[in-house]
Amino acid sequence: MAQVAIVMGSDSDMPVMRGAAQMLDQFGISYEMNIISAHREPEIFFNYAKTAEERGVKVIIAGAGMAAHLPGMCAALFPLPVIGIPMHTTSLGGRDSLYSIVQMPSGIPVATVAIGGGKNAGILAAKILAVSDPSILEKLKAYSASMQAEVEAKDSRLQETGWKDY
Ligand code: RP5
Repeated sequence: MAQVAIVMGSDSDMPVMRGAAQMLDQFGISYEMNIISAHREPEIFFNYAKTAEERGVKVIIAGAGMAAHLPGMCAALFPLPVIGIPMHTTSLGGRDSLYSIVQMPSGIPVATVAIGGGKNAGILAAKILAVSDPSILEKLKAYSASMQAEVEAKDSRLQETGWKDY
């Protein structure tokens, strides 16, 4: 049974969505992944989002681009948290996707990450699950510690070599 559902409107979203999956893999969190379009196959989408809770899903990560309905419609049909990932677009640089996802009307929130923020979406889903799962919380703390160690190592190298040879 998957704890997280990752869904994207098109396979063109995969380069971003794989970042979310990689983070869930890193934290040992189970997930399902689907390509489902809210506007190209509305009946299939409705069934997918409507049955997510009974499939055992606790968080949905939904990525979409342009007039990005998918995350908002997930939030309308699924009673637990939805994280939205706006895709970069060639015409409007992803602002179209960002505004479509972040500007949800009152009552139907979508936790929106940055344009192309697949990795952060995976981490945020892990943080939501960590509220009731101490083992995920410990993995998140270890991940934070490893990031700190990486920055410290970079600074040590800078202090040793100087900026000219960095
Ligand atoms: C959205 O339209 C998808 O999420 C994708 O980001 C965008 C373009 O889709 P394709 O034309 O690449 O299939 O539904």
